[in-house]
Amino acid sequence: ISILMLVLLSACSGKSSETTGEGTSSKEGDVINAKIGVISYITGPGAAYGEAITNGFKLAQKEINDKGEVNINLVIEDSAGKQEEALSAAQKLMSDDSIVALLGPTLSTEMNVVGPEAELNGIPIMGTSTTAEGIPQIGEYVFRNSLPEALAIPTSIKKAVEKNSVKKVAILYGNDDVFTKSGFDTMKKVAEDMGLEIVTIETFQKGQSDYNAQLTKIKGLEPDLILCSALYNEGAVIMDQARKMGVDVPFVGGNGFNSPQVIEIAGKAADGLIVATPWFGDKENPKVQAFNEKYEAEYKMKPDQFAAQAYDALYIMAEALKNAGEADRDKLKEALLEIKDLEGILGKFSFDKDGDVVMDPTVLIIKDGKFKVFE
Ligand code: 1QQ
Repeated sequence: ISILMLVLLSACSGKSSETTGEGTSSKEGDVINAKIGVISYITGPGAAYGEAITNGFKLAQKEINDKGEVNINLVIEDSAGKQEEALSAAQKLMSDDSIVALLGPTLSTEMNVVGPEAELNGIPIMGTSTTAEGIPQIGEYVFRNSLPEALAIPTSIKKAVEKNSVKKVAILYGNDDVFTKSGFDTMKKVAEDMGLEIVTIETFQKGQSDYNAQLTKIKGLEPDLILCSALYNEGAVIMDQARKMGVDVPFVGGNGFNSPQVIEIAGKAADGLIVATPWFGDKENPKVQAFNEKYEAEYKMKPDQFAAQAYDALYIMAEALKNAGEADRDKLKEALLEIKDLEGILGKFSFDKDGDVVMDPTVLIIKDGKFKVFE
């Protein structure tokens, strides 16, 4: 009976988590052992974000652990891109006292509920892909190393306008997601500040598959440029349907479009998409090239921005752990704030006083099915 009970209990205990690396949070000899919880979007329609992110973490983990100063053990939980699942994953991880910090969750929508809980529990949390306004301001323990939309979008819109003599823009955004709404706020403000005429503002919801009504209206108003705040799934379908209707003006997209999935899903229809990102994989920087090679060898695909940000994030954690001298939540939080000019594959990294990031993005455009520098 007892064996049967055990089998039943383990079958009922919900989603399993993945653990990689050895040891718990402690210091043995000169090595700092640290257990870090990861909350990632690894199943569902946006799973390619979480897949790239967890790959980036695992690659950095291997390199860091090989160096022998810090030994990181990652406990990875899936949130499926949902607030409730992200929150319960976070609660499970936080209740383990041997976990010193959290990485993730993937979406700002998720961070909006997980961040305050981490703050309450006094555990450092760092988003590697959360770009909405106000994330690090949730509290002292909340950080991110991802370039905020408020910095990326003005750069991409300015470049698009300069290159295409734009006067009229249409805006299309998801109104049920923290990140897509925040991106919209920035797009609207930038367009107004630049004196562009906003011909219409259209909305959609997650999982929507038919954008005929919105696109027909936009087409009739003949904008020179479409500003679109979406995650890759909805974004790619919107571009595909727009091109099929004969809407061939360029699009400016936010961070959600910085995934090769856009090209995978939309094919040729993705041409003309303009984005800003701190990551450009074809850079002739030896650190970037070494990362590309190692990533491709390990995962049989090219890394994207999300993999790169995750990779750098784990190095930031490792550096802060070294400086903290032990795997302690409060000491780690202080040490994170002290990170200065840490050289990563995205350039030199420092947090500002809020635990937010300041970086210069590169503007890219998709041409012939490839992201290229937009010059
Ligand atoms: C956010 C984002 C998404 C595109 C992450 C995958 O930037 O939710 O903030």
